[in-house]
Amino acid sequence: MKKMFLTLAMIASASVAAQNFNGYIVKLKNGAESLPMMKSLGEVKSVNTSFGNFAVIEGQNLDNKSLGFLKSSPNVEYIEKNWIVTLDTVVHPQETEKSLDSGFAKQWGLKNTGRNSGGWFSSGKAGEDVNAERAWDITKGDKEIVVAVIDTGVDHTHPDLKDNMWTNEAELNGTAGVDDDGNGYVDDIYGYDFANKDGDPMDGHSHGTHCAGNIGASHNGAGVMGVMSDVKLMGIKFLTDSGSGETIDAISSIEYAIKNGADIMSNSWGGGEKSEALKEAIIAAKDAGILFVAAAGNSRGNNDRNPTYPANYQVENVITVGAMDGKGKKASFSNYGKETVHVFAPGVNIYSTTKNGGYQKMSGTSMATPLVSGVLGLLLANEPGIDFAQAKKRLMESTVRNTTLGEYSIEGRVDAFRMLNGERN
Ligand SMILES: [Ca+2]
Ligand SMILES: [Ca+2]
Ligand SMILES: [Ca+2]
Repeated sequence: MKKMFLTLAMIASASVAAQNFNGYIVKLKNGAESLPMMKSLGEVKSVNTSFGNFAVIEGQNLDNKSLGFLKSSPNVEYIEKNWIVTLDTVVHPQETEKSLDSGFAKQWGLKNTGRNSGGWFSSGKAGEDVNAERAWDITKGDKEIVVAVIDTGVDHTHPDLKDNMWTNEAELNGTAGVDDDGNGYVDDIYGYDFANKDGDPMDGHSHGTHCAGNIGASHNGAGVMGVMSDVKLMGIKFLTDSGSGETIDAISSIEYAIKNGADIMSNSWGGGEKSEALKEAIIAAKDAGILFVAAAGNSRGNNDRNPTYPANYQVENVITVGAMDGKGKKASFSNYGKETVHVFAPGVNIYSTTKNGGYQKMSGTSMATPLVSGVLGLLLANEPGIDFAQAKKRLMESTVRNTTLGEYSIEGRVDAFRMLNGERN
């Protein structure tokens, strides 16, 4: 079992290292929306955002002459590769379960009994969790809080998620094929699908649905429980059903979440090289007061030395999350960084919702990330009006610095109860 798991983890990290790209992102300036010269270089699509106009030239390679020609245009600010990014997860080789009884007993990330968090030949350690149950005595969330799950989409018909979905009422009660609320997106009832450019962010993969359940599966006596019982989950799909996507579509996803009122963005993906355009999108989210929670990555690496993106963008609203196991130790696959990984949270054998109404265990910094998004959501619910910088500070200063995680992150293990109580480490 362990051997199989490690093999899968290495495959996951190898796919990140492949670093391919699909064409180029051109940041335009002087109000330009396109350049006539681009048409001769490939298919061009325009992406106009609140933080600038971009053109994407599709295709794999431009020669230096063409790149130089573009760069020399007075209307071009910069050109960069449109990196392909992937999931930060390891899917366990098991069948999807249909769970009718309470799966909470399996959710060691929320409540670690020491018996529900071990491996086949070892036990876990009681209390090494995000301390959700005690936090729920203070708050279980609020429907005013919007958490955008930027991922492979969300199964918004899932019985454990449907009551906590963000819904665009004008589109829900509107006309198919018409942008009823005039937000620029047609039929975006539960979010948007930037992978397929349509209004239905249905998840054909399961990863985004798993993340969504960690944040906000209903406390309804069936299935699993999210960190938040009450929340609005905005489904934003830019990763395809095979689990990869383009940087330009991540940028559009962030733009959508800003425009439509997200409080927190949960990002369980990464890869490619540094993108100025993606960083600008994250800065625009910061300027809108939105927290950007990002997975540290699963390639066992030190992010201080080998930056991974978007985790390593040095923008004040970014919170980078590593994964810990049921003993409270760094998960073998998790990236780390004494200077660049802010906190750790449970990320091994995490039980949550999957597509088609199912439930499954998955591992990765992908799973630790939405748990932290949910914990932050509790704080925003309990202290309306708290700004992103204060929220980040409260999350970080209340962590538990157990012996090993302190070596691997700026802080330690996230603790929702301590955070809500205003405790400091
Ligand atoms: Ca719309
Ligand atoms: Ca419509
Ligand atoms: Ca439930």
